[in-house]
This record gives sequence, structure tokens and C-alpha cells, in this order.
Amino acid sequence: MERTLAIIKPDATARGIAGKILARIEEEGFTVRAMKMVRLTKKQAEGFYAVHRERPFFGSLTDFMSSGPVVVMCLEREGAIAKWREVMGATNPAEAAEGTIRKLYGVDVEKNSVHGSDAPETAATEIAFFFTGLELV
Ligand code: 3AN
Repeated sequence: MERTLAIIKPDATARGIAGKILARIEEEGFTVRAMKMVRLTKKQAEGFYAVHRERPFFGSLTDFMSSGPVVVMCLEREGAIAKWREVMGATNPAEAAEGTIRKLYGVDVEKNSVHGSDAPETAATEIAFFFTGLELV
């Protein structure tokens, strides 16, 4: 079993499709081990995306991620990291495969509705960023 961090981003919560995305997560065989809705401050968004600090889109991305509520979840499944990235689809919704969440709901490369960890080490760091051991059931 493997765990990954998923985020339903502000563009999706604003459109009232968090429930649809959660239903898809459950249909794909993930168990939700922890979940909460939070509104990140700009500083917290900068902390979460610190690896992208030097990228040209860092300011815009962290403005967006602190622009409204997000739903953060710890998901568990066999091969959870790769499977969640497959279900999300490519970063740019225009390039995402049919049926993926980003193809269905993503607006553009920034407002792409969902986040997922990209490797075991980042999954561990990202889960710990949002959840304490006590909150993981
Ligand atoms: P992914 O979320 O698919 O792992 P990353 O890690 O390359 O993609 O990028 C992190 C986030 O930064 C993306 N989810 C997206 O919101 C944003 N992003 C990535 N590339 C761009 C870009 N060219 N312009 C604006 N935002 C971007």
C-alpha cells in the first residue's frame, strides 16, 4: 500500500465540483485516510510549492492556490502515486488524456483542478505538510 497527497484546487472548489472529484477518487479504488478543507495563506502556498520558487509562474501559482478554499486529502491504494497522476492527467488540461480529471474539469495549465505528489519522498513531505500522525486514520 502507498499513500499520496491530493489537492482539489480553488478553481474546482469555486465551481462546486469537489464532490464529483471525490466520487471519482473513491471509484478509482483509493481510500481517503485524511481530508480537510483549508484556505491557504500566500505564505503557506509558497511553502508548499517551495520547489518551484525559481519558476516564472511561482507568483501567479501561489496567488491562485491562496485565492480560495482547497480540499486536501491523503489517499491510499496500491501504486497510489502513479495511479493518482494517471487519473489526474497531464499538467496542461489541453494535453490531458480523455476521461482524466484535468481533461474533464481543468481550465488551463495553472487552474488545473487537482494536485498529486510525484514521488514517494515528495508524497511523505506533502502529507506531513498538511496532516499530523493523529489525523491519518
Ligand atoms: P504537476 O502538478 O502535474 O505535478 P508541476 O509539479 O510541474 O505539475 O507544476 C506544479 C503546478 O504548477 C501545476 N499543477 C500547475 O498548477 C502549475 N504550473 C505548472 N506549469 C505551469 C505553467 N507553465 N504556467 C502556470 N502554471 C504552471
